[in-house]
Amino acid sequence: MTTFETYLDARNGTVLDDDLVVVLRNIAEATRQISDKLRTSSLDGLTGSTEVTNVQGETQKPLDILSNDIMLEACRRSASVSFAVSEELDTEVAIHADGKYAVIFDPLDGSSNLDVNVTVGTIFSVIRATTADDILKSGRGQLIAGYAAYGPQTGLVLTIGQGVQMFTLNDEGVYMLTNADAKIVPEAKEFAINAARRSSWDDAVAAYIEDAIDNGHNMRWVGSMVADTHRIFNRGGVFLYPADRNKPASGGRLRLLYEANPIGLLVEAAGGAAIIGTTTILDIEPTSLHQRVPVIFGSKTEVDKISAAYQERVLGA
Ligand code: P6P
Repeated sequence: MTTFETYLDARNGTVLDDDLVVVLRNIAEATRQISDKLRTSSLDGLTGSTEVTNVQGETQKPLDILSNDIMLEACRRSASVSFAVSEELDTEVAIHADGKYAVIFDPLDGSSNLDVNVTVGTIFSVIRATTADDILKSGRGQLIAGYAAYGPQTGLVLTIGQGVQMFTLNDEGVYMLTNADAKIVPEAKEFAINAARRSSWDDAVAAYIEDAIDNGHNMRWVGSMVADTHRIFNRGGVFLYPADRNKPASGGRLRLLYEANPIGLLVEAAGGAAIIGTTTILDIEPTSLHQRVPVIFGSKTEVDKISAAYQERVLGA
């Protein structure tokens, strides 16, 4: 089987350059370290919460801080990284003055699930950036996007612009290529949404969910986007975290730069679709580092139905 290392080496000089190979090697090593820390967190006193509240207004968990530190160290070990942007940090962090790539990441998404042993993940994106002004760019310009899913297995799902590849961590700590060309099936009868928030859905989402239930679709909601995303990559489906119709200014729950954009690039690279109402996620021009957006992505047939529902209601088509 192909290893992550041989996969990178085979693409160095074409899709990747030496610098990006180093960045990816260091990100992969960071996810291995995070995976190790998660596995024994209850034994190492790394559970519970700290007294610290992050820029999101969320109480940080010890593993949030540790995962963030591990990802920052991966950036520092990569000479070509100019800036790091993290869900856990208020502003971008200058890494190397002569760097040319920014690494944007959510070091541990879904960490509210840690103490109940549910799959969580690290989400990352790599863009060209020599100045801080280069960071707020639409997701279409991402060079690389990926996530690590820390579950019964540790998986790494990646796009470098040639489809989507899936790797699985073996007992020796080596990522092995287990899917060289992952595709999201266009048809699926499974949706992921937090149904407790039904009163906040806009009409298009409410109509889609009602129709899906009437047509026998099943529901799965982990409360950890990486876990729900990984299921969609493996058996299709659609994930929805719509904006709160009662608080439109909030923009939604999920963050554009380090959640919606990398997942959106991966989903489109696997033949799926990722939208915000009538527009695609990847075409949104960011206005701030921690901007929140509504998120709808997954099997193209299902996402197209939701897009059509918005077209009817928003544009009166
Ligand atoms: P809710 C985790 O905090 C997260 O950002 C995503 O990983 C997850 O899909 C969502 O929030 C869960 O939100 O409202 O169900 O708690």
